[in-house]
Amino acid sequence: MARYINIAGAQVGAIARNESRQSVVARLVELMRDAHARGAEVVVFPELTLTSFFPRWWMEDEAEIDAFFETEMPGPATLPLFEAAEKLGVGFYLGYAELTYENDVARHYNTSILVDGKGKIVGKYRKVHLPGHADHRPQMPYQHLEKRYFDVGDLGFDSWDFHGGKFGMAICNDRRWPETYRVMALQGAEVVVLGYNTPTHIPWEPVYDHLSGFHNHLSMQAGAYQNSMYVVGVAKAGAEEGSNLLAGSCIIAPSGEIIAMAQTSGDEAFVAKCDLDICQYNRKSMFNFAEHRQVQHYRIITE
Ligand code: CDT
Repeated sequence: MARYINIAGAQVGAIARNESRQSVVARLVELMRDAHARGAEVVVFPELTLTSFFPRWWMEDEAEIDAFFETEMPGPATLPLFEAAEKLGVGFYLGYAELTYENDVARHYNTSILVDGKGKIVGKYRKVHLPGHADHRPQMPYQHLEKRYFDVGDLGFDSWDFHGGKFGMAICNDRRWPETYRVMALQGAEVVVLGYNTPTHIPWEPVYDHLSGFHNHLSMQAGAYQNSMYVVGVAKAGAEEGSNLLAGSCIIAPSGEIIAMAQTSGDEAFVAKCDLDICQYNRKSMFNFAEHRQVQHYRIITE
């Protein structure tokens, strides 16, 4: 018996700096309802879904910065999403900015969670690969200050039993690194879900701007094929506060083929029927890790 699961990508269009959490969450609930109406059991939202992509702005006031972070999940503003998930029996992935205190020290993470169809958080991941810079670049039209605002994730890459499959999580820049997929595949992950905010113009290094869509799909398709897994990559997209964010959200099969893709750069749900047993095809042959990997030749990766 094949193990089918209907997975939806829920791409989110631009969020203005002054848009409230309540308004964003209402958009997410609408996307979840739409995805569910089209048969989705799991819905994947983007990275830092609840606000405008704030790392583009240099800020010094701590209260101003922390206003973009969540101190509880769910909190009063995000609870309607959890309630909708429970009502519909739909699981979801959500990226958000997390503020937590460890031994009274504030920690800021770029975080994602897996929430099951009962509205319960079953997995958490904190972004490992933080792109951009920490220094002030006021001459640029916008900045990318993830290295200033976030701590490097401390949870590593994991894999969870989720809605009948094994799911792993990543966030945005992680998708460009081959190790991301491999360490989750080695833990049995069959589906890697991830959200992204990718400006189509990098002001300090524009040389690859024209290839941003190609590099997005190239990375995820290679990850899917080389690790025999589904990859679901979902954008916050569109013209957002002077920065154009890449769309192209998609679901990729273990063959490396894109099997569903958003057609717009706005709020849009799209669904694919995924046969999780397909992951075993190549894991038993071409990419049989136990049989073919030669780890003694890979030591330079970790040493
Ligand atoms: N959010 C995120 O990780 N975005 C990066 C672009 C960084 S440009 C400095 C990405 O890899 O898409």
